[in-house]
Amino acid sequence: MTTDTFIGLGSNLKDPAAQLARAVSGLAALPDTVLIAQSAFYASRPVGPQDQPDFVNGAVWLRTSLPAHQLLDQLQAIEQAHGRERLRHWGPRTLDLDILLYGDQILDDERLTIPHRELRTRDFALQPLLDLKADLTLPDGTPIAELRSQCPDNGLRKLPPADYP
Ligand code: A4P
Ligand code: MG
Repeated sequence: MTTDTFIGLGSNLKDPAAQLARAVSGLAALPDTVLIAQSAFYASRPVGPQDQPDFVNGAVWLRTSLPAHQLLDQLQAIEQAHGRERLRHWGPRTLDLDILLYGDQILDDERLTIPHRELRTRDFALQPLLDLKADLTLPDGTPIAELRSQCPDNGLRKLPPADYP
């Protein structure tokens, strides 16, 4: 059985767009997983501490037979391979990979909250999801497009393709 899952990517250190492009290659190479599509990349102001560089964000659509927790293990391995350090909550990072949606599953345990707990309020996560699938919904049926139209503005700017490899 496969599940369609949507992964949010973010970086604000060490050439963020290149970090994201490399992460997409890593995600496409995951076992038992197929990359269906990747969104454009967007620049945005940091949410949380303001004394850090702007972020670059994007999302990918994967079809996987990995269970959610095994997928998280794989994402964390990719983060580590990018030299990820956890210095500060919501602080700067070379690569952050979040499971935004995993099929229509709702999960909340010590390792995983799905849908991602901040998804509803983050334009830099919602807009890439809309790029991938305009009629995407939360498990409760709420359209992602509706959340996008209501969420705060983080100065989202679509990067031209030349800005990422
Ligand atoms: N975890 C729980 N649910 C999930 C999930 N759905 N996907 C747990 C992935 N991980 C999930 O994450 C801490 C723990 O969350 C993991 O060990 C996992 O078990 P972390 O990335 O190590 O720690 P963190 O940075 O303290 O928190 P978190 O939640 O990743 O931060 P966020 O919410 O991702 O926020 N501004 C802009 N413009 N763009 C950004 O991308 N990102 C952040 C980080 C802040 N401001 C930003 C951006
Ligand atoms: Mg994270």
